[in-house]
Amino acid sequence: KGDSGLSEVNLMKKQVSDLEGQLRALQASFSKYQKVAAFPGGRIVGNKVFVTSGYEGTFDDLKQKCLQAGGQLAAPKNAVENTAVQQIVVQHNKSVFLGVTDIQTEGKFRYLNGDAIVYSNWLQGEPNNEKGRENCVEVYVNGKWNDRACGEKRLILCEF
Ligand code: 291
Ligand code: CA
Repeated sequence: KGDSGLSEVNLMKKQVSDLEGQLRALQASFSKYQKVAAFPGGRIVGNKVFVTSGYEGTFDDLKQKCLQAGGQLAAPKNAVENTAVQQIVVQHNKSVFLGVTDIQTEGKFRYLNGDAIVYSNWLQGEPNNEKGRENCVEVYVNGKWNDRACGEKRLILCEF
């Protein structure tokens, strides 16, 4: 029949409008939980959430804890993300270790997935691999990066 096509269109219109309502509700709920996830000291930058638990430990320890939580050590990939990391360092007045090392090849800094870094914010004179022992990267309160011994203890900062 000519009619059955029309009612099928009307049924789909209703389904689309129902989905639009459900999507709006989901967006509102997601927006709320993003804020929950970032409270009290986290930072949301685009799709990334930076969050610390306040825990301090060595690089291996911090890396494992972020992975265990379903995230990874923070690795800012642009100036906006680095500023978000810096704000958390300032809040706690404690440096963090990034998910960036030159463990694989001295002097070649990489993310933990092995990719070469696309952004850095080294303090002048860094990285200097002081005493040949610095393969990890800490962020100072001024947002600048310094390579540092991975066995030092720093504030945990994960990204999700
Ligand atoms: C100096 C600079 C840095 C270096 C740091 C560590 C300190 O900054 O040479 O490039 O990473 O020393 O070597 O390590 C210890 N154990 O003191 C000093 C600023 C705090
Ligand atoms: Ca250094």
